[in-house]
Amino acid sequence: MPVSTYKILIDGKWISSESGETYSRVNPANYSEVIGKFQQGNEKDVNKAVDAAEDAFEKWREVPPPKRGEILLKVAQLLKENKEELSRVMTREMGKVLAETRGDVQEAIDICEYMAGEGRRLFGRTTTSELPNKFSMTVRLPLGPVACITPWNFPIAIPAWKLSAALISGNTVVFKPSSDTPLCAIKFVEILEKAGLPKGVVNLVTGPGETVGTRLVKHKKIRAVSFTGHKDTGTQILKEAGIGKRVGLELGSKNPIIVMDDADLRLALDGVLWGAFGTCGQRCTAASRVIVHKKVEQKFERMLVERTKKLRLGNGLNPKTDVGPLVNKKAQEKVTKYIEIGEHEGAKLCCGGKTPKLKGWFVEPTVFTNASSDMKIFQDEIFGPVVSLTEAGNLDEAIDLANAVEYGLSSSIYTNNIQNIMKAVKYLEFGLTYVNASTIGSEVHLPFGGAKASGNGFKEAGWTGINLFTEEKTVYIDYSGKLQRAQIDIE
Ligand code: UN1
Repeated sequence: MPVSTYKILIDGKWISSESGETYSRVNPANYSEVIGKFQQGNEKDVNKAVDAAEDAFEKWREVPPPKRGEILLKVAQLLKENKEELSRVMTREMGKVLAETRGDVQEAIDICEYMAGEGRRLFGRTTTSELPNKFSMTVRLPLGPVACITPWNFPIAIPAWKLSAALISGNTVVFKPSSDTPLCAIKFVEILEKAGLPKGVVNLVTGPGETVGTRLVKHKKIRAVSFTGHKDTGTQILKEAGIGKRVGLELGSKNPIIVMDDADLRLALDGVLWGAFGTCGQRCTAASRVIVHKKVEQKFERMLVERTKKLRLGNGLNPKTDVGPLVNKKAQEKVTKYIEIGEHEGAKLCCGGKTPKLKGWFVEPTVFTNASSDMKIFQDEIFGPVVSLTEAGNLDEAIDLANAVEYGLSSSIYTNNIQNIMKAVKYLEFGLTYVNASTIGSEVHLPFGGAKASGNGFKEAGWTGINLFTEEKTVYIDYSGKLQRAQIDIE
């Protein structure tokens, strides 16, 4: 099959990069299959894209929010019509199994519908004044051109979270997707165009983070950056963005599932398998630590190893596949290295750990036991199909272990005891806590985001999703007709 060359979108035109260069992306389940050639964007492309976004902002900010919402509803409609095709493109491009890529597109549909409704809310507040004949309120205003820098593990859902919130609020966007999933980004942007988004409101620049991402983050006209990805990149973005620019970060994590002695172990087992090996462990919300009550540890370990060994690795387009490949060679090397580290640190490798001789970047689902909190496999985000078990004597110890990492995105507890549940809700230092459910599975109408090193306080989705992208301006209207001084003329 001939390989297509794709372009970038600036001011409503699909064009080549100023660099004159392209790069190829291959299918991670079969690296002899080339997905396409993509533009190797550079600083000049970013400058043009930001200028286009700045120009388009003048008109877009004047469009009434419910009208902006109508376009998002149309986007949702088009995503529905193209769901199957988009899911297949996604599986070929980044590897996760078809059931999950369908879920990814569904999440994009859901958030577009939700944010369309936000067009009729965008709530500010009214309140009282300490002075007579004075009215006080807040109103939400857009910021201007914003940057959305997105990862490859949810290559349509996460761009949809960010772009729908930015757009409904009246901002214009420069979108820089992960270099591993440019085609999903292009397909999504084509849908935005088809839905009637005016030119320049969303501009897409593919290319490396070091050039495209850095230029965007440093650009003076960019008013906010929304980034999902690695903690080190997030830290660098915070430094580079400097003052005068909002930065919203969704970073990594090391998410625990606590399994108590009274838990329904079969339910917990399903949750651990789904949390640890769904998306081949490549989620910020993946379960990579299981903290098990000592009374049930041995039994649970046996159950987990038995089921893990049965998981089938393969191409995600094959309906028999349970676990797809890792996203690229670097990821495969990183995961393999962590498996070696785990063995070296003295954890017990119970199953998996090998890289099968296939033409894709696979690693077998891997289970370690006897992981202690000082080990790297307990502390570091591996982003692969590796889970480790740690024993705890009681709930307090389990919660301390769960919290003994720098991250804090998602957590889970399996128990039927209400005291255990409420304690976990109160003391687990994570942005999300699931009870009798795995660490993954957030819904778009609730806030999503992490505590500690998993983020910097801005939450995506839900009613919080617009906070990064709106200025909540405080307005005082004095209709007394005289000078009234707050804190002074209060008698
Ligand atoms: C991510 O892993 O980057 O709850 C996002 C979930 C998904 C979102 C995950 N809805 O796992």
